[in-house]
Amino acid sequence: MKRRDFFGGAALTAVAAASVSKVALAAVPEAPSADTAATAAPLVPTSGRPYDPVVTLNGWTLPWRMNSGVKEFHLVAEPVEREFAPGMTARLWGYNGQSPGPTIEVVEGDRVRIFVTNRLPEHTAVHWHGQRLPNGMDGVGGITQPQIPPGKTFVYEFEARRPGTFMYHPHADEMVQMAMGMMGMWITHPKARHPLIDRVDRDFCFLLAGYDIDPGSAVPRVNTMLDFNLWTFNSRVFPAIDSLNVRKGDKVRIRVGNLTMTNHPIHVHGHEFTVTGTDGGPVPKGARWPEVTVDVAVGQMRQMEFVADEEGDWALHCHKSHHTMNAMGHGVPTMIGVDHRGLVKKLQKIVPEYMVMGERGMADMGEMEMALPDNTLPMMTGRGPFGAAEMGGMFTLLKVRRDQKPGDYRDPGWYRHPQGTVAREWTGALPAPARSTAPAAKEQSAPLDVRKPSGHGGHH
Ligand SMILES: [Cu+2]
Repeated sequence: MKRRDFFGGAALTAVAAASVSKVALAAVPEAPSADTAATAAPLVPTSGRPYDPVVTLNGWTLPWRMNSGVKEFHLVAEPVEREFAPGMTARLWGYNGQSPGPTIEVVEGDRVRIFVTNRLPEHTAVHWHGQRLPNGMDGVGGITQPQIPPGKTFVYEFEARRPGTFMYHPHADEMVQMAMGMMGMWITHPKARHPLIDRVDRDFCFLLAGYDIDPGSAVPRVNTMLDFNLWTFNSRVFPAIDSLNVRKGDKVRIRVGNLTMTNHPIHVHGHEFTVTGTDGGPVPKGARWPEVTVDVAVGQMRQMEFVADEEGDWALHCHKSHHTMNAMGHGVPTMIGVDHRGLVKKLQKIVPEYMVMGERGMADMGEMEMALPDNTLPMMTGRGPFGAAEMGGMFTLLKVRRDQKPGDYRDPGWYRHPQGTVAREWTGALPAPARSTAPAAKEQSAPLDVRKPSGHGGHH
């Protein structure tokens, strides 16, 4: 597929110009394709109703064309290669060159026509999660429409009736197709000022996706139900998930959807937020409360909003600790406190590069340079200005800077902490440890009078 530079807006203008000819109007719109996992700049609308575009973390928005007042998109379901992080590329199924597929952005009241071409080896169908639409446009293969056979193009058409945060995914061979990465975000912007939808300075979105990819391989095991080993924001893992870069004082919205097989408590450091919307629509103001973690259950979308008024590099991550590490973190025996010393010399005679792991906890593994199979990421990785970050998976940073320019989404680098504001080693005197002199609880209480049930023939 041809690489098209649609990020600058120039290609988009060309699409609009091409649509003037009658031949082009009759034809299916072209399907732009992305060949990187880079975060694209927001796609400022050049046709249709105006709106404030979102930024898809390590993703992009699908350009469209207007055709007699209808917004036309073209999705191509196809095998893709997705770089999870430098050093590890997965062979997935996705849309338009990437997994997740591109974000679709429309405006409340838009008439939307979506062409879906199937280049997979099996049939598919696309469900528009959360939309109000005619039943026959709901995309449940076999129930509301025939499956889209390989090589065929189907067309969906409906009005985007409610503003909010939605997603799309197959409703055909779902277990396989979602495990292979088929999913995308859908944002419907309000058509005018909305009492429950505030304008924000930065609006980010991403999907939670889980994969089970054996170390050394590239294709997910599609039958896994629980034991996934790669937890991703938009099919990227730390340290390769882009940071969310904002200007101090910005009002920020983060929209998250979950298409994994478990829930993810998404936690933001340094700020409290409110959940302003779900895939059910905007949350009434009286029903909002402050949080620093929101659980995003399977099949749910959550919109968090806050004012980024604290400068720094703030962690933003799933709070399940197994979800902030990469493959190989599971099923390893706990070796804390086990003295390997005698054993290591013997083992090194047979395996000269044998190393002790986990004797003092597993933090050593964040520092170690272990030989790994090809196409495999370290379990705990990434470096910050103070050393190893010992993370992986669903972890990134919210970078708040006073001097970040409006509209500039570039990574400002590491935060420069003001003098005296970083936790540091205490080098003064330490008091001798004081032991409690209170009697132990056991000595205080009366001995327990244990009565065993009688009459059942047990030996007492
Ligand atoms: Cu999680």
